[in-house]
Amino acid sequence: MKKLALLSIAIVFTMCAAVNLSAGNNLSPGSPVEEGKGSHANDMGRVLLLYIPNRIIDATDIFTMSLGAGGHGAMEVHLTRYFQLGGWHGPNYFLTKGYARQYGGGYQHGTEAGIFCFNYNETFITENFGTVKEYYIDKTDFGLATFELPAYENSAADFWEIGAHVGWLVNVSVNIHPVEIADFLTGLVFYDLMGDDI
Ligand SMILES: [Ca+2]
Repeated sequence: MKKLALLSIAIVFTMCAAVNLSAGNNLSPGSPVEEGKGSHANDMGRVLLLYIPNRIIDATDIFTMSLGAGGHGAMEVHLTRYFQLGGWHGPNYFLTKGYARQYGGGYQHGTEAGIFCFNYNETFITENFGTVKEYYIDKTDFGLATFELPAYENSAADFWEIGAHVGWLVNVSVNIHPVEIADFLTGLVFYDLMGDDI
């Protein structure tokens, strides 16, 4: 318990320090500290100071979960959208700790069905709140799954996720995200793959 309290204090401290550092980086144009060694040292200090908090947040990004309710039925598993079995249909009000730091909720409706690398996907996400993104997936031909859709390109949804979505009236969706695992691992050696470090 004591260790947890100390860790919490350390995280809060480093976050406060980061806010100060970023305020320091917002100096007016022409400031002598804005360019050159001063700002470089600030950047290095920021990276080092936030190393542990960023790795903790990156680790929590790997797993996501949504809980929903509505006239919605779901029974599907997927190892990326290239290997999917099952589908869902109907309206769903949901709360989520979602992909790419989408925290909040919204209203989902539409239909998705897939068998192996072939799928049909018409998904509307609206009435979103928090950091949840509004999006629409319009793949209404039943054919080869594709990641070349705006919702995937804008990180609103993850084509490469591995997980399941099950339920009727009340439903749950759980996923792990290989790209977030890669971001966590590259973060250990100071490369922010997802560009999401604070
Ligand atoms: Ca990261």
